[in-house]
Amino acid sequence: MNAATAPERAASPGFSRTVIAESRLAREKWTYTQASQICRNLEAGHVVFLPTTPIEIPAANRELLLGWKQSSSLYHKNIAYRPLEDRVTGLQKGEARQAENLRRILREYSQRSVEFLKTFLLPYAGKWKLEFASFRPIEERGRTARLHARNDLLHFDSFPTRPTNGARILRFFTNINPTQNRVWLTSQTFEAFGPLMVKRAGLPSSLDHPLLRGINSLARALHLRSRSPYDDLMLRCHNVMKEDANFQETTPKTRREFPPNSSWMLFTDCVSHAVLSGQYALEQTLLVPQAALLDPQRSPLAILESLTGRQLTV
Ligand SMILES: O=C(O)CCC(=O)C(=O)O
Ligand SMILES: [Fe+2]
Repeated sequence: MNAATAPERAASPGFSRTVIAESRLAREKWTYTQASQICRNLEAGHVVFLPTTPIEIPAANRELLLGWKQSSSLYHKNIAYRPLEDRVTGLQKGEARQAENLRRILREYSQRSVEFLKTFLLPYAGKWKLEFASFRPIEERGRTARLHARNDLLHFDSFPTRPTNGARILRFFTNINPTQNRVWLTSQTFEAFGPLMVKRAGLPSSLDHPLLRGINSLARALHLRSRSPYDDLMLRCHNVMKEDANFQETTPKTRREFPPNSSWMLFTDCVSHAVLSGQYALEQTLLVPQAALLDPQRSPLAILESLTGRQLTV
């Protein structure tokens, strides 16, 4: 991994920059200090870019993925792989024939990504929770979805059905398209934008509702999982941002192009991002708990807790 890491260019405070990391696989040379530097850059809201992916994708696998026929369904979702269950979801009728091959390919991508990240992001290794991986075979340009599910609008990630209770969403992408870049926009980081957003959108009334607080503490006492106020707030930010056409239009943006055979990673809960175009990508998500962070005070949870003066996890 011979990590000559260098900022591509300076960015104004509050905006993400690209940190380029050379990933020539000399793992034994990769030190804890270098890994920590990458983790701190990620936590600060920067995008870590690997011009050549460290994940080997055998030619036969690539061929199968690139031959994936785009579904005609307007609301077709990405195909997900659940590593803990070794199961693929989101397949359409007619795609089931290839399900077994796809499961094998996504399992390999998931395992190789985790193997790589265990060294590359050494301070987090073993502390994260493995989330889903995904295959993104649909052309993003002109893709249709309901407003809150649109990924061509700037947003911070917050999964409506998979609350993290304060853990961070780390995503590792690889562009497997042989010719076409994957094109993103990014805008302000959560550190800069979160406080403004919360002020503007107001706090969800659920934060203050005594009944809900009562239910949450009862659920806690019974060791039941309940959705945390943190997740409510993050989802609210996500939605309000996508609903605000004026913001989408006028906020300063950086265009990012991820070429074929490159990988990149970021905390998508603190980098506002949108995908404009590109087809065929693989992705692995990891949830990094607060306790593993090197600068936890920069996390969306810490920012929101200091803003609201409340504990927001359950
Ligand atoms: O597919 C991509 O390139 C990113 C889309 C996105 O924003 C997401 O999956 O949350
Ligand atoms: Fe996203």
